Amino acid sequence: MSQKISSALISVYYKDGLEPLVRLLHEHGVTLYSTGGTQTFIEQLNIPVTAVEDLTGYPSIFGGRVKTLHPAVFGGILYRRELDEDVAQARRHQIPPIDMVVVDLYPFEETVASGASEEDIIEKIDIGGISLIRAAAKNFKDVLIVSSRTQYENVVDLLTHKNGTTSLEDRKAFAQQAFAVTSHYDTAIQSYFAGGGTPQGGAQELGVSFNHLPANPLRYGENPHQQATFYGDLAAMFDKLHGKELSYNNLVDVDACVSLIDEFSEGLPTFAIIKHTNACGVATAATAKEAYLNALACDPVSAFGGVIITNTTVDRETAEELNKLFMEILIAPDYAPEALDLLKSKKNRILLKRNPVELPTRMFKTILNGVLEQDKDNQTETADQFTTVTEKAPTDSELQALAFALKVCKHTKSNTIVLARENQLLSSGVGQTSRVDALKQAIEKAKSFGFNLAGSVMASDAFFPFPDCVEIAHQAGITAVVQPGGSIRDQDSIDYCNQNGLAMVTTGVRHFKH
Ligand code: 93A
Repeated sequence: MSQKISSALISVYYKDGLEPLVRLLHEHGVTLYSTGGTQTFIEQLNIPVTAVEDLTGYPSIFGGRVKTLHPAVFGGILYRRELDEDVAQARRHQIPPIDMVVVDLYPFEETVASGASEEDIIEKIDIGGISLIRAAAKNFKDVLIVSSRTQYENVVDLLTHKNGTTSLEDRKAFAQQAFAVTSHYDTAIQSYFAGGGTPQGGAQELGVSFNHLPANPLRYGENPHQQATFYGDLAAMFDKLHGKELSYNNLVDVDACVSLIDEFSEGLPTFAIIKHTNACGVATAATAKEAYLNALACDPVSAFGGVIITNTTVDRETAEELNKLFMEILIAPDYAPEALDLLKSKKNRILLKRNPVELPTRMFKTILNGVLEQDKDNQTETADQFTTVTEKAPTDSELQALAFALKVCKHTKSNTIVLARENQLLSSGVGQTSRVDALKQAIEKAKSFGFNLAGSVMASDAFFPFPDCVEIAHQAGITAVVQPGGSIRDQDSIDYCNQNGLAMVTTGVRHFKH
């Protein structure tokens, strides 16, 4: 049910970013209650605010340890508006309703990371704030909970868009985030008491803080004995339309899917199927159904339990085909209503609708006693940027296949060789210690799924130091090759191609992925 907010309790540690929300609430005639420092901040904006002490009739005591912990506050949040008895009790005890709670907790993890004394750290265990969050989230039927300063902008957008009201669905979504915040907060405290710093101790030892990002505690990490958290705004990136919580490995695969499909953001419908971050099927076609079936044909064995992404709306015909496969996750920019109904029929399948969100351009990896940081590999060479180095130039169809193969190659673990034809991945050799092994694996795999490689093309993530790869490729029927070039022995491979009628193009850009 859509509900207007009449009153809000605001108690936040960091005040930055709060002003637009306070102003908006004031414009909508919302009565504001607040605690000491937050009250001073709001008063400085010339906006009327009632001290929480005036609500409780009690001062803040014990150095602020007890300031909001009072029945007038918690009653106003927790009483059930639809129960006559609760409403009557609230009236009897003169408890006004609190329809919205905004909290930014004491920065516990930050205090631990700063190397503060135990006394200071203990003082930063928020008791009142976390209780306010839990109470408001529990009563999401009537109350909107904003549980972190990272949510101010979202809530301003929501209230502006909906003229100061929220739906039950909105409030429940914020409640879910609230419990993610409280569970993360308590896990950090538990971890400190266990002597382990905080769960992000490693990052904080390195001076990295994720406090500005919403924390999503995960059930476990890559394996069940590993503790894990995802820092980021998943709700902004995806609408989860169906299925269970995303796991650590799911998130890693979803990331791989998104990076790959963004190579195909323009043009015809494309489907990609990912297993353990590598593509085991990619195809582009005139219709979504055809693209999916061609992607699946690449390796229907690996596709079982895979993560699938498309750049197009999933229609009913495609959903009927997808429904036959056991998959972990499907990601699409949209779904036709009948397609969604059908796909929801399997309980554990996760269905995500991807929203257009700008992604970071840098990436990090912890290694040794530090962190590696680099640009993402956001560069892809198109056919018009290829340099033909052989006597024979690729045909238009080969050129298209080479450009397609290179896109997939970029997103496959090194060393890799990708075999493709126009608009369809045929196979790949993945993560091998030698390029020759990668090629042999790719050839064998393609044949095992019934592909004839005559006239197909090959892409290599790095250059060929020896002519062995082009020799093996030629014997398998491959007719065109794309590779970065730059080996001192480039000419050996080029000579072999010239003698045997293969076309080769170079890009000048290596695409290792480790
Ligand atoms: O010490 S507390 O756990 N006791 C409380 O009753 C209480 N109520 C809110 N800390 C409490 N808070 C926290 O105070 C909030 O979570 C927020 O971080 C902070 C805001 O205080 P102020 O408005 O005085 O700056």
